[in-house]
Amino acid sequence: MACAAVAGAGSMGLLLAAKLNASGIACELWTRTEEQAEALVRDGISLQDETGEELSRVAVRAMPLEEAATARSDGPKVVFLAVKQTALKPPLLALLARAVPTDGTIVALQNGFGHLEALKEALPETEVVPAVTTEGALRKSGTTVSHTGKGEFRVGLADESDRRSSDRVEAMLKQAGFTAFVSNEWEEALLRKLLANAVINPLTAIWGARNGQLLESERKKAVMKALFRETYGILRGRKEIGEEDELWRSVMRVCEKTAANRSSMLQDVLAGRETEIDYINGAVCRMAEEQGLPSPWNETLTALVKAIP
Ligand code: KPL
Repeated sequence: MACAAVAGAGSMGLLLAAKLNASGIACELWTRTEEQAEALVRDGISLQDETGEELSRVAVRAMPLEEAATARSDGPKVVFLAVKQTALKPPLLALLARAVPTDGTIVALQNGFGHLEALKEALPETEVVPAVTTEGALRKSGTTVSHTGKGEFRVGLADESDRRSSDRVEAMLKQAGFTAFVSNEWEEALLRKLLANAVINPLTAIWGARNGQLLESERKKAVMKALFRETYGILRGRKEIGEEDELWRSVMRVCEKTAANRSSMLQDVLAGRETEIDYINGAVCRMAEEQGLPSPWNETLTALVKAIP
């Protein structure tokens, strides 16, 4: 009987399912399509290092989310939610509500802001543990994932007075070989990640540039810096997230370390998919409004990304 599940078989979902199963934690993988589930059951997950060398091939119990949602009284108690914010809409939320037992815990791994509210509304009974990760993963096919960069998981608390579920999630992630810790500062970590995403994602999407190309021209860097400064001011008004100079250096380090990658937003644009702009720069605009601050850069970039054909 699986004690955990991963919902979403993109890069982070495949990485989590491979490493959890390889460490002996029985973990189901819930996919969007029947075809991907069949391929995963047949071939397992090929887990590769950053050079593309196969580290292991891991057998996995995979099924479409629809199947996981068909009345099971004994569903997995910990569900890592590794779908994009754009997927967190009524059809998927309704399936999740059926697939996750009411005494289960959802570990929400989304980028940006808005997902926790959407989950609370759709699954009011279910405990949601927020988590932020800086692990790097690249999905190469429906059954192959490359672990492109070692990061960490910060696991938040569903309830300030009760660490049990968060401790359990931390223990699972550690057993799977990740660096993970329960942290009261998960919101700061989420805001710092939002800052990097709000600067890198829309600009790479509009310019069709890989992450490293943002640093290759002084003009691009000047635009990046202006967007960074506006966003930093808005996020900082919400919470103390660190020194401006240090965070600017860290955004540039992300571009350097992921220089050859296409940001998730650029990948969405190239594939003709809906982007997460509303939950990233759109969320920054909403935070600015709450504080009575202007957000011309974030508003313009949100509109520009939405207007990409
Ligand atoms: O998280 C990312 C994304 O692409 O969404 C960054 C940090 C920009 C790395 O590509």
